[in-house]
Amino acid sequence: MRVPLLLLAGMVVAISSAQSPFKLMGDAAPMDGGCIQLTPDVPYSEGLAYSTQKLNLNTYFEIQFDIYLGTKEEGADGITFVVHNDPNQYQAFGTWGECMGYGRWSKDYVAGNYISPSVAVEFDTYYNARQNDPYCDHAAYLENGTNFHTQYWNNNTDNYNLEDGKLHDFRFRWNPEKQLITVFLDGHIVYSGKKDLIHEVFKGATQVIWGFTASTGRASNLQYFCLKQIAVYKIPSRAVKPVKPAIPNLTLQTAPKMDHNQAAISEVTSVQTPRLDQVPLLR
Ligand SMILES: [Ca+2]
Ligand SMILES: [Ca+2]
Repeated sequence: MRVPLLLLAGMVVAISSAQSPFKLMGDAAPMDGGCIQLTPDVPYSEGLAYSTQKLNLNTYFEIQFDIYLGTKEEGADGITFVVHNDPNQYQAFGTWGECMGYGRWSKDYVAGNYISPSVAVEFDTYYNARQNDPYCDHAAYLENGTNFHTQYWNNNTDNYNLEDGKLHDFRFRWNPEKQLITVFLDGHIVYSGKKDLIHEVFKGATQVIWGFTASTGRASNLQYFCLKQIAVYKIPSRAVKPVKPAIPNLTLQTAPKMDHNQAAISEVTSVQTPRLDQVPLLR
């Protein structure tokens, strides 16, 4: 769905992805049409894309993308949208498979790779008991590199499916005055919650990195996103015209293939995490 933004806002201060291309890691790669692949439809893939333009949590912003989660209902694993201030900054990444390149195998297992401090929204297409997933595809709010969640959204549909070969309209809205996060998928509010992000999550930091992560495991799907609009406002006071969608002609090179461990997942402590940090960042 291509619904124009209608924001309560004042002055647009930063827009245009042309000013903020993405840094890609792992299997992330530019696609035709200005979209960015996160994972190809192959097992044990992981890809991340971070905007080079940080967000200021003191401003109201709304980010709108299309996300694509594949065509195979039995595929995996999903995409997360992440906002973070991990010490590794643009080289931060999480674990593969069910962790979607964002989190870690279990909330108590802190030895693996995960992105923290952070908040994220997952669009999860594969059931994993360890993460407390429902059997159907779902969206869920996550924090600090933990995929485990106790609440989720599935449109009250037990067979809710996101792997339908269609683009899904995703929006992430931050209202600093109300300290309110609102996340939309295809026009539905899939999460809404109050949080003092600056102090409760980011320890006083106001400039944060944002982007997408995704991975596959034994099962896979092509997964990608397409930027539609980014709007950042200083003064939330009145309605303004929506910003123009903008996507650059990315000239990024294809990211090198990651050296994934092809072994099946066994015990948490025996998992070899792919070394994304050994993959050079593309600029
Ligand atoms: Ca599904
Ligand atoms: Ca899952």
